[in-house]
Amino acid sequence: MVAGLPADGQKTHAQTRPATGIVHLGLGAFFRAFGCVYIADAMAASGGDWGIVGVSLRSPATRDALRSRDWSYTSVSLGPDGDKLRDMTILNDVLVAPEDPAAVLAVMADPAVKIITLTVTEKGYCHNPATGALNLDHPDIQHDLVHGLPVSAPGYLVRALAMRHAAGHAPFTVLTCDNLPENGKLVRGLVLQLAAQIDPALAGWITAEGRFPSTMVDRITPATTDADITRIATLTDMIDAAPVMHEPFAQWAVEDNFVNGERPDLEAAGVEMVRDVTAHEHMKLRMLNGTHSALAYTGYLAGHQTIADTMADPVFATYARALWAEIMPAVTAPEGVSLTAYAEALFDRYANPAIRHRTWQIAMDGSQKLPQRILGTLRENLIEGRRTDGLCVAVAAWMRYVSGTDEDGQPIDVRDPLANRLRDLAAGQPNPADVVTAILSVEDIFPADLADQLRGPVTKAAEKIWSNGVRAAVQGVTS
Ligand code: CS2
Repeated sequence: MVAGLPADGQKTHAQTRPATGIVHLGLGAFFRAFGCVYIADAMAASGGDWGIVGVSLRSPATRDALRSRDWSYTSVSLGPDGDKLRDMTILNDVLVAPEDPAAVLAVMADPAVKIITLTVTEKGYCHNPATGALNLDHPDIQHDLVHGLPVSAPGYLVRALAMRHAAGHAPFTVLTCDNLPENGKLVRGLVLQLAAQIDPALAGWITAEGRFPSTMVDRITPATTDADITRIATLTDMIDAAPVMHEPFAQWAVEDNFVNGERPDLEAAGVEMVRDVTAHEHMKLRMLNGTHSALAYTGYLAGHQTIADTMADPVFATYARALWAEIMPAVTAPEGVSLTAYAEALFDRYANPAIRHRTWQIAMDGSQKLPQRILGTLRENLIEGRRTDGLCVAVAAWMRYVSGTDEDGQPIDVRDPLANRLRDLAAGQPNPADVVTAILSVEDIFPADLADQLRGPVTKAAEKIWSNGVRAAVQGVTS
C-alpha cells in the first residue's frame, strides 16, 4: 500500500475537477465533512464551477496530510448500520496562509471566486463575545490595521475585498459557517468596522454591495484520530492521512442573499434556503451547542471521555433531558419544527456510540462559546422567572474546569484564549463563592447586569460541585 496511490490503480481526480468558485478559510474537519459534501452534491445535481481552494490560517498539518492524495480525502459517515465511505474530490488546492499570505489574497481577489466560506471557530473572528464588536486591541487586528498582508480572518476578508474594489470587480459573498448567533450579521459588522479604519470609501462600497448571509450549520464531526486513519486504511486498502469522520445527520439553513445571486444549487443538495435564519440558529445554538457544552464540562469532570460515554451514564442522560426542558421555553421553533422532536433526535445523535466526540474537544474555547450557547438562555429564563438550575450547574462546572484542576487534583489541559486569565482569577480563592465572583467579573463574557443576577444561583451550584462533586450536582437537577 503506497500513500497517494489507490491500490486498484485508479487515476487521481485532477482531470475531472470543477474550476474554483469558492475559497474556504479555516480548513478543519468540519467543513470537509459538511460544506464540501453539500457543495459536491449541488454540483452533481446541477453542475457549476464551485471547486474549492482551502486555506489554513495557521498550521500546515491539514495541507500536508491532504497533499499525498492530491487534495482528495475520504468522508466517513458513522451510522447505526455501519460506515459509509465517500471519496471527496472537490478541493483544488490547499494554501497555508502564514507561508504565503499574498497567494491567499490573490485567489480571494480572483473574480472567478464568488464565495468565501469560513469555519475559523469563534475566536477566529477577533471579536468581543459579549458585545459582538471587533476587538481592536486584539494583536492580530492591530497587525492587520497597519499591514497589507493580514493574519486574521477579518483582515483577509477586508484586504481581499479592497483588491476587488480597486480592480472594479464585484465583491464575493461571505458565507460564515461558524456557530455564532446571527453569524452573517456579526461578520458583516466586523468587516465593516475594520474596513472603516483602513479606508472609509471601502467600507461604503462593502455596505452597498457586500452580502453576508447568515447560516445554521449542523453535523457532529469529531477530530480525526490516528486510530481512524488506520481503520480507514484497512477498509480501503489505501492510505488517506486526512479522512473526516462524521455522523449521518446534517442540516444546513442558509439565507438566500448572495452577490448577483451567484451560488451553487444548494437546494438540490438539501440545503434549506430561507429569508431569515435566526430561528434555526437560536434553536441549534441553544439546544444543541448549549447542551453539548454543558455535557462536555460536567462529563469531563465526572471522568467521561466522550459525549456518547456521558450519555450512557443514566445520571447524565437525565440531566440532558432536564437541560432541554429548561432551554425549550427560551427557543422559538422555526416554522414546522417540533422542539420536543428536535430534542429527542439530539438525544439519539449524542448517544451514537460510533461517534467518539471527546468532551475535552467540545470544552475548548468556552469563553468564546458560553455567551451564545448558554448565557442568552439563562438571561431570558431569569427575566421570565423560569428554571435555571441545570444551566447554572453547567456554568459552575465550566468555572471548575477553567480553574485548571479536576476532581482528582489532576491538571486539566484547558485550551481557551482566556485560559491564563481565568486560571489566575480562580487561583488562591478561598472558596467556590469567591471563584464564582472572580470569574463573573470578566466582562468579555458576562455583562455586569447578568453577572449580578447569576452570582446567587451559580454560587449555589458551585458549592455543590466543590463539596460533593459534579456528579452529585448533576443528579440534583431533575426536570
Ligand atoms: C461542538 C460543535 O465542539 C463543539 O463545540 O458543540 O462542534 C458541534 O459538534 C457542532 O456544532 C454540531 O453541529
